[in-house]
Amino acid sequence: MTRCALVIVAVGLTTLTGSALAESPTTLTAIVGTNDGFNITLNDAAGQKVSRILPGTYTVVVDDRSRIHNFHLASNDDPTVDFRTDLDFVGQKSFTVTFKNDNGYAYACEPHWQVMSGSFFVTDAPPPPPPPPPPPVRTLRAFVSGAGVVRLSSSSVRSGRYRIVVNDRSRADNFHLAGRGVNKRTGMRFRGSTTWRVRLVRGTYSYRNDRLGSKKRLRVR
Ligand SMILES: [Cu+2]
Repeated sequence: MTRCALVIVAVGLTTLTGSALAESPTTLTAIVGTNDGFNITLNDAAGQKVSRILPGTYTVVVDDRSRIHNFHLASNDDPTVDFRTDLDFVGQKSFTVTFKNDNGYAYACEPHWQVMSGSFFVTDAPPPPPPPPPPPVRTLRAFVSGAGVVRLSSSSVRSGRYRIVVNDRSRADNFHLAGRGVNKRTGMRFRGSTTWRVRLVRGTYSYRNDRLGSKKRLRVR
């Protein structure tokens, strides 16, 4: 009987500790009026500006550093949250509040709300995924020697977007790249450097000096 009671007490303690931990409010820190300046911040425990947080109970620790500024936090969506420090109060004050899902909240210094304010949104929705990175633009280099020999920096590449930097050293020859969606050439008389932007798709492209005619292959995989 005694042993049985002990076990029940132990289980009860464990449950209490567990739930107390789970419900301990997250702390947010507000700072207003450092050096009597027109500044106001509300940051999370990691020091990041609060812009989107999970619903739940939070303790907002307000560090009001100025007699000419105050901190007021309220919501048009949720009338249950509305707290402030007095204008002439200087020091720290903590407020424990529950932010509700899908509600917006705003904070401001009341006399100077036009220049000292901020807001955040409370939601349990997962954050939107970051936009996919743009596909990379790779570079290929093309050369035409003074004698008209053409070269390309690669003979086999992946499909995708390319910047082709052509360095044509000959006044009598050109560089000509042809294949699906691409038919580009430098002028025979042209000498110098030029850049083409092309999209290469799977298949075989050819390049040549049109005066000499012999083709070389660029494989796109
Ligand atoms: Cu102010």
